[in-house]
Amino acid sequence: MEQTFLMVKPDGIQRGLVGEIISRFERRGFKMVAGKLETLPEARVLEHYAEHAQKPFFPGLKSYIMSGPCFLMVWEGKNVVQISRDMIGATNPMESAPGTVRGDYALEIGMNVIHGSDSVETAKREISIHFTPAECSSYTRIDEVYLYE
Ligand code: DAT
Ligand code: MG
Repeated sequence: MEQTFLMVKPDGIQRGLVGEIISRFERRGFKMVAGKLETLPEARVLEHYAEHAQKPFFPGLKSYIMSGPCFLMVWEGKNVVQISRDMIGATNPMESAPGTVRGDYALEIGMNVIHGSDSVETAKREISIHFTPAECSSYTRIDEVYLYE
């Protein structure tokens, strides 16, 4: 089954949004298979955001993402990568649709509450940066019989 990497960023932790965000993905039918609260070490920030390392906003992004703990998760389910991106909303919260996480809880691109992998390949890469296989659980959710036909 497809997996994605989601991370509530430090603003989401400080604003008490972790439970609300987890609920959205749980209720949609996705399954959390790993989760941990952690302040990211610099090496992992550089690896995670390698594609942005040369961009002008990167120093600000790095200090923001390391400013406090994040909540890191692996989620599993049918088409979870794309559906999570849709549930998260556009990168700039000014353009995020109402009903999305960013469209409901954020105002600025530099504090947009949550990260989600942008493709299946990216998800694999990001999961392996932040989690060991032993940290990911394999289990059946009891309601899967009413989620998948
Ligand atoms: P996303 O998080 O939607 O995948 P991204 O991968 O393009 O967006 O960028 C990663 C993060 O970097 C994004 O969540 C917020 C920040 N960011 C992106 N573009 C930015 C910009 N022009 N100015 C400031 N921060 C930016
Ligand atoms: Mg991205």
